[in-house]
Amino acid sequence: MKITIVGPGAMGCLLACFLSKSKEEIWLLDKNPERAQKIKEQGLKIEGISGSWQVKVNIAAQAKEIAQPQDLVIIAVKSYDTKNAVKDIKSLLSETSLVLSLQNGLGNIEIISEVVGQERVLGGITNQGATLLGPGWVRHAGKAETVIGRLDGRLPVELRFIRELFNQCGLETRLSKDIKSLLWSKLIINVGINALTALTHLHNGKLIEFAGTRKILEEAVNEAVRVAKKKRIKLIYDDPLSKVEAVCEATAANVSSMLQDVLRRKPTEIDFINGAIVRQAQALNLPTPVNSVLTNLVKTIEASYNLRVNL
Ligand code: KPL
Repeated sequence: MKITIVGPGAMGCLLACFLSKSKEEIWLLDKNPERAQKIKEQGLKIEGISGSWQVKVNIAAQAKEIAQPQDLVIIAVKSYDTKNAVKDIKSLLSETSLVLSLQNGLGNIEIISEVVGQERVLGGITNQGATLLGPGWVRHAGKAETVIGRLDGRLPVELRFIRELFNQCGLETRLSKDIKSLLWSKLIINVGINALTALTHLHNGKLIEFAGTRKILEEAVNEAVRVAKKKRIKLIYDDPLSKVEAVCEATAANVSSMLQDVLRRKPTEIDFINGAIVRQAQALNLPTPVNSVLTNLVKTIEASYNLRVNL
């Protein structure tokens, strides 16, 4: 199987490290040529809860360097880069290639489907905690399952093959027939954790240790759950709030992806997470004051990195 992972961020590098344990041909696509060259020379480095190892990886800065059609392309870029990433990989797709989104937030599957057609798209979630420490250097900070599925709910042989491959490489993975429910269930977790960690600069685990953040987390999650209910989306957890708290504990030492973005003064995925809840709620006439405040605060931070006050 030929697999290309698009995006050398924390998740892209983590996936490339694990999938490189297989005998399949794995490529990493990094649109930044200098960084791609560095990763080519140094390889990928992983440390943390699954041990430390280094691995050489095939890496390209442009799809044309990979040349051959890929069986699977995994999109691991930030949600705001999805559109460009999918346009870039068009030359890597044959009629049978599949494109798997392993990203946070709502809307990625729809963006990918517009470009490659819905029948080729796989959606997925992963609660793995990963922190990028440098180019191609990742800390594995929390182990959790990955779940993937198709939009039409079918579980064909290719999907089962991908599940086996991920599991053999040490990425605990299962399949789901209801990808929408899955994406919303992951969204609820990101709604509770990402913006709050980005605003407070706390590790995930600390959010539930302080009464203030615990309360805001609870309200943000409850608002999102009400939107999901009104849309008749069945969440995979009976008690979503307890699940978010459990993820805070399971990934206690993790720096959430949104906090990593803020610390690097980069754009965040706020519009695809809390912002998506606010937009969906507006269409349903539901109030989401807490998600609205979280969205506006994170957007203000994003827009004002060069105005930060230092004493
Ligand atoms: O998905 C995550 C993220 O940081 O984006 C969680 C699960 C919250 C782990 O940090």
